Amino acid sequence: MLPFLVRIAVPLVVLGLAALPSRANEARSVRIDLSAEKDELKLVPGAVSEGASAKNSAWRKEKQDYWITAVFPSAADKWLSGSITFTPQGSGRVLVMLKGPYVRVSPGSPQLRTVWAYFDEVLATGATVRNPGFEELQGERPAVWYRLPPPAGVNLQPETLADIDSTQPAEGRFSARVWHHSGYAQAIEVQAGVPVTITFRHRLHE
Ligand SMILES: [Ca+2]
Repeated sequence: MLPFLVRIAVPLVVLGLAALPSRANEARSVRIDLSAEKDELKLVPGAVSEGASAKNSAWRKEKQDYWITAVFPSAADKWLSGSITFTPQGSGRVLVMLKGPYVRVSPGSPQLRTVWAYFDEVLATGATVRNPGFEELQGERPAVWYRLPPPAGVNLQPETLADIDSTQPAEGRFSARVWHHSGYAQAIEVQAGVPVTITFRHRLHE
């Protein structure tokens, strides 16, 4: 009898304590993905700011060592500071992707809710982030940064695309407005074994 109960109870505990709270937290978070899949550089996650998590991305399967997903607890209409350190195991380029939280429209729905996340002052030590405060424009777009394409099969209206925003920047005139399906990215140059720390300001708006 007891082994049977244990077999039932353990998965429930795992589900209850691990999966559900992390999902709940992720709804109030901003996200940074780091990818060196193109240059096949292994990325080792290091320290993150308080409350954040960073790990190699199991969903990338055999490429997971080249990719880090980091989630940072955020707050609506209040700028917070975040940071992540990682160490590349080779020299080359790492794509820094600024994204919003993964929030379904309703439980079980394949559609995601447009939860805007704002980034500003994206700086690095051990590497260089260009146009870190989104102040330099090319036309109406931030220089250097480019929009990540939405996932296959997702069509976005113009008003739901990542963009610069001038309503409440952390510094200067602009910040970047992104969400899970429309982020901004740029590639940074890294050196083998040299830790890179990215610091940034972030907030949410719903
Ligand atoms: Ca700025």
